[in-house]
Amino acid sequence: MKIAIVGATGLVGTEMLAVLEERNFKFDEMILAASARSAGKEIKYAGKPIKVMTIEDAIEKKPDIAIFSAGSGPSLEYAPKFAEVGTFVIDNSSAWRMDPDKKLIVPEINANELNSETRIIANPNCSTIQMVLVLAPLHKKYNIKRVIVSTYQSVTGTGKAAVDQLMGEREGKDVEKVYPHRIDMNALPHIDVFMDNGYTKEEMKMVNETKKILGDDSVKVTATAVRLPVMGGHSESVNIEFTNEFELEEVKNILSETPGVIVKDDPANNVYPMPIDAHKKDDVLVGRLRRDETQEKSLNLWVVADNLRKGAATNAVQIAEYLVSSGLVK
Ligand code: A2P
Ligand code: 11C
Repeated sequence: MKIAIVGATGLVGTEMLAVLEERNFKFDEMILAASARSAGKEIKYAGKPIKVMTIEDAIEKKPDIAIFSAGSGPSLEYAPKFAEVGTFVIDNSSAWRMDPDKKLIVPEINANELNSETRIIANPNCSTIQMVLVLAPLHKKYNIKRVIVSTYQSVTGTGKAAVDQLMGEREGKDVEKVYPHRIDMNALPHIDVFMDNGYTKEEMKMVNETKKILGDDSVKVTATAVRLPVMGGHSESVNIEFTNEFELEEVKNILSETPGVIVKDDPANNVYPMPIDAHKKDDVLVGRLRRDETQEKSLNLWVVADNLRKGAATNAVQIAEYLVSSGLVK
């Protein structure tokens, strides 16, 4: 079994290596690839140095699985080339997610859509994954009509350069800006590019990817995505309107039993999910569960997850684990 990580030097790539090691993922050879700038660099995995190579060299090695997190450009160009040599590609970029021929997978929800024909598998956007993991069991039970979500997103979602901008501004350094404005001591209602409809691409990812993962176009989603000077993970305020009536206790029980979700909801003792608690954890934390008192059959909740973990690396590694455990990769 050969596994390749494409974008191994990046924030998500680094987290992928940590998650593979923590979960003791079994392989015979690990192939690390990044841009030509990084070729020859050494990265340690389980204490042993591995040389980074170019993507072209990685394709020649014909890995069984390649997990990509190098941006949409390299994914569009190289994922089909890996697929041609028989590799299962798990792609963390937005390049293939809405392609009707590609599967968009959150393993706890829809891993069973994968089959031996699948070659390029899309990993959803981080802010979608943490929300949909909570929505899926509630949709099954009560049928969701509409979701209104506002996000509070960590700078790690943008990559290393954004972390450098935040820390540099905090230390009073003259830093290169990846955001159009200062991020420290600020809030930017602007993630990814603006679209013709006035929403950002990040907001539209949450709308479209949620429907695709739930396999239900009737679920209405509207989103406002905001970047904050936060590092541990993304937070989301989610308002959900159901078709069917619900009991709050039953909602808590359903979420407590949902794999990958942890309910942290004890406001009397100041217990609720926060990015500082989600950092480096694989679970999605949910709390502040309460009825929306202005409307029937409606619920408010707060959901937090490490965007580099369940929002990216962990979800991708779980897909790789499924490929192996289901026998699709031998
Ligand atoms: P490199 O470090 O060589 O630039 P981040 O999102 O944290 O900035 O990381 C992006 C990752 O994607 C890095 O590993 C980066 O490699 C890699 N990358 C960026 N552009 C390319 C490209 N054109 N080909 C291959 N890898 C790329
Ligand atoms: C952010 N959600 O926090 C983005 C990062 O489509 O995979 C991930 C972008 C994507 O900026």
